[in-house]
Amino acid sequence: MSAAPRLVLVLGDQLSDQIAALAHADKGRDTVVMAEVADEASYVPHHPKKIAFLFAAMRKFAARLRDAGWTVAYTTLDDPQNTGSIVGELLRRAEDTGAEEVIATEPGEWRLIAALEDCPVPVHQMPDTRFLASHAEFETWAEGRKQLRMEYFYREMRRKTGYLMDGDKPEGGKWNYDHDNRKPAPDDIAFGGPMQFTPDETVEEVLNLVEERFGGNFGTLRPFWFATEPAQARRALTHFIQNALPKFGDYQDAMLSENRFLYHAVISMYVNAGLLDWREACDAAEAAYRAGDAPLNAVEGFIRQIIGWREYMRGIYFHEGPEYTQRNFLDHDADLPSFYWDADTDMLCLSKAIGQTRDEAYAHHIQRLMVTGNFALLAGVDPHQVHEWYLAVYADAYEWVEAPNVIGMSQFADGGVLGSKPYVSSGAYIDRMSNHCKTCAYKVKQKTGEGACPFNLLYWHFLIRHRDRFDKNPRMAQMYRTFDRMDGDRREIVLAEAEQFLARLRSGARV
Ligand code: FAD
Ligand code: DLZ
Ligand code: SF4
Repeated sequence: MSAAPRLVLVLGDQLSDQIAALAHADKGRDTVVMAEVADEASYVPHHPKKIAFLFAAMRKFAARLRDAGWTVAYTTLDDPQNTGSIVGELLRRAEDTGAEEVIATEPGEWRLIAALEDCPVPVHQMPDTRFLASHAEFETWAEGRKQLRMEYFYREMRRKTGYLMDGDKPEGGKWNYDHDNRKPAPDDIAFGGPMQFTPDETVEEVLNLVEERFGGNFGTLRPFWFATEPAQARRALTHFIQNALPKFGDYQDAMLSENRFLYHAVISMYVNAGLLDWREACDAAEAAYRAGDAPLNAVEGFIRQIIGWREYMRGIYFHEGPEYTQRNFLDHDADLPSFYWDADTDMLCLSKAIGQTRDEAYAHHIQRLMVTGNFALLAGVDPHQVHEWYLAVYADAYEWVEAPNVIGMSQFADGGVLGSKPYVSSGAYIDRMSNHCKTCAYKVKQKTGEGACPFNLLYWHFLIRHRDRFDKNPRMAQMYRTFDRMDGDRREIVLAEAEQFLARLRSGARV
């Protein structure tokens, strides 16, 4: 007697041959379920490029599985029988096949984990083995620590993987070369940006569907240039390693009005969706270093982002639990300014970061942290609204990685689980790291009065309105001393002008 058939769920960001659910399945017995569903495509208004990327990559993954002999029940978004949700599709397919159980890989969002737990057909959620640190390993590391600092977690991951190790010592004698990675924006960039791919027939079909169904969402769909299959993602990685990695470290934090990608890899959407294994990226970077093709500061920085930050963020998300995205330590309650949805602002740094987010579903780390994130924090925006914006607009965004970056690192809404102080800065930081201020309608050197850079005003307003919380923080003492040394009238003017700016922002006036 043959064993009862089962369903094997593969989600849109689980497109790896080695994904746990497939590894535990049986080609001869089981049916793989993949589904483009309205619930997943609209729990936030995802950028059309993000939806198109996932649907195209899903369709190609399903085709490869079929070629490899799997039975795949694939539901397209426009299938008249589409139930609109992952659980609905599992129930429909269970009825079709007589399956009484489902094998799944744990999703990257608590929302979907809960939905699978409540599914009337039992779902076995297997650990997602695509990550370096399991939940248990992160918990063991976190246990008993007062502060969960990335740096110490990262060192364990270095030892575990052996990347850039010289015996039991870090290569070059230091664990972290971040100090060398803060060069201001160069005059020009010798890298033409990420490898771009012309849409094939499958991608074109998806683009038409997405245009019709999600054309009204924030974001430009065409030109669409993302990789949608592993071979392409690998080529994009090689292109980065050969042409950009050597300078990645130096200009990691820089921003330029005329260049959207600088020396960044632009691979996060591929790695997060399963098209590219993080190990391949780290192996290739280390090989470039060993061959003398890329310097240590660049390669250490790149590997740290992946086995350090990326793994640590995931650890934090699962450690902190499903309520994490509701946190609001600073009691911020302003609405997200409307210019986050149309880039229509005179603040050039923001219009550039948001404009390119609209066009590419991509912005690099410092744009996300020190421009859009910094402004939202300074302006006291409700962190949940900030979280939903980031989750919607970036092609690499899923809660497991987006929420700790936004709620924790960027908005300090978790009260300091990730960082010992909030990432806030005045315009001076943006001026140092970019060329935006040179042509901005606001004047970065101007602290008050007509045309003063809003970051300058809001920076002090933030510090003063949260003085009770941060006054005793040794890492912020210097900032408060600087404010206290200002002339009394000047302090009053700064705070009053900041209030006026915030009132204009609240009223919906163009700023
Ligand atoms: P590079 O700068 O070339 O870095 C290489 C790789 O390192 C990335 O591909 C990524 O996999 C990894 N990485 C770097 N920094 C981080 C980080 N802080 N957390 C996790 N991985 C990291 N990253 C996402 O993948 N999804 C998100 O939704 C996301 N939201 C963010 C929100 C905010 C407010 C901030 C400050 C950062 C966010 N990041 C997010 C992290 C980072 O900005 C992106 O991973 C990076 O910009 C992706 O571009 P890249 O591939 O060119 O990265
Ligand atoms: C983000 C996304 C979108 C837009 N659409 C789908 C979909 O139609 N089908 C699917 O299986 N997955 C989709 N995803 C990815 C899921 O939302 C993701 O698996 C969860 O958020 C967990 O990370
Ligand atoms: Fe941004 Fe201020 Fe510089 Fe304008 S002057 S680009 S608002 S930091």
